[in-house]
Amino acid sequence: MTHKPVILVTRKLPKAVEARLVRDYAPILNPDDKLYSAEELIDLSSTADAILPCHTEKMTAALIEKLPANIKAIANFSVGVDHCDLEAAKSKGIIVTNTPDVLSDATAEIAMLLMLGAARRASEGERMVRASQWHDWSPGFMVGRQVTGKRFGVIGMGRVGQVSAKRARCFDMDIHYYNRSRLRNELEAGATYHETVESLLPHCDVLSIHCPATPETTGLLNAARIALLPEGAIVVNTARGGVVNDEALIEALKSGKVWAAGLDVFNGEPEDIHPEYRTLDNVFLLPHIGSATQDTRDAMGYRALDNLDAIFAGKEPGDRVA
Ligand code: 8YV
Repeated sequence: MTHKPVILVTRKLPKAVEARLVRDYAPILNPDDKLYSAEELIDLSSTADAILPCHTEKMTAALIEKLPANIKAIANFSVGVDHCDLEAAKSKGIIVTNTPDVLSDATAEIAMLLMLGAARRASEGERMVRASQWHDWSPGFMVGRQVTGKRFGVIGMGRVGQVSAKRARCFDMDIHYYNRSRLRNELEAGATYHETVESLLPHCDVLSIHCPATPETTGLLNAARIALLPEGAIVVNTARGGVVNDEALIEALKSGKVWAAGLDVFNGEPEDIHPEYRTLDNVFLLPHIGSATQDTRDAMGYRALDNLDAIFAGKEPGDRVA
C-alpha cells in the first residue's frame, strides 16, 4: 500500500470535505474544533506532510520557522492569507495555497446585507422589536438612507469586489472603483476607474472595501481619507479589519460624516474589537461570516484539497500564493 500523505487539519471542516480527506489522505482531524496554540500546531506537525489551516491559525514567521522539515505545504482554507507569513514559507521551501473564487458570491451577499443593514438601520430596528420598545409609527420613524441609484465605490476590484459591484448594479447603483490596475473593459462593465483611492472617495455614497490586508493597506481608511467621502456616506467592510483605522471611523460615525457602517471584519476579532462599535447605534455588525454558507464552506474545502492533490501528485497547484 502506498503511503497516504498526512494532513494536519487545524479546524473541524464540513462533513463532505472531511470524508474526502479520509478517503484520500491520512488526516489528523480536530473533531472538537479546538483552537490550537502555536506550540500545539508545531507538535502536531511532527508527523504531517502538510497543514490545512484556517485564518484562525496565525502562521507567523516564528511558527513557520519552527515547523519540521516534513511539512511541504500549507493549503489554506481561506482566500485571505494575511494570517500566513508568505516570505517565511517561501524561504523554507513550503508551498502555500488559498481558496479564491469559491467564496466571492457568499461574501458579496454579505456586502449587500451590510450595505442595506447599515442604510436602513436594521440593527437598531431589530433590537427595538426584540426589546418590546416598538410603540408607535410616524412618518419620521426609523428613516434611513435609500441606496437605489446612488454611487457604490469599491476599493479592491478583485473577484469579491466584482461580484459585489454586479449585485449593487441590481440597485441601479453607479459603480466607481479603485484597483492597483484597471480592469479589462468587459470586467469593468461600465464602472468608473479611479487611479487613486483619494480620487475614488468623493464618489462613494457607499464605500465597500474588498482589498486584501497587506502592509500597504493597513489603516488605509484613515481620518484624512474619510474626510474625502461625501457627507453621510456609508462604509461597508467584508475584507479585513486591518484596512480600517477604527478610531477614525468611530469618530466619523459619531459626527455623522459617515452616516452608518456595516462591518463583518474587525481589528482584534473576535473578542478584542474596538469597544465603541458595540455602543454605536449606526453600525450593523456581523461576526466574520462572509463565506459562511454550506455551499461555500464545502467548495472552500474542496478547493484546498484540489491544491493538496496537485502538490502530492507533483504538479503545480492552481492557487499557489507562495
Ligand atoms: C473565511 C475569509 O471564513 O477566506 C477568507 O479570507 O475571510 C473568510 O470568509 C475564513 O478565512 C475561513 O478561514
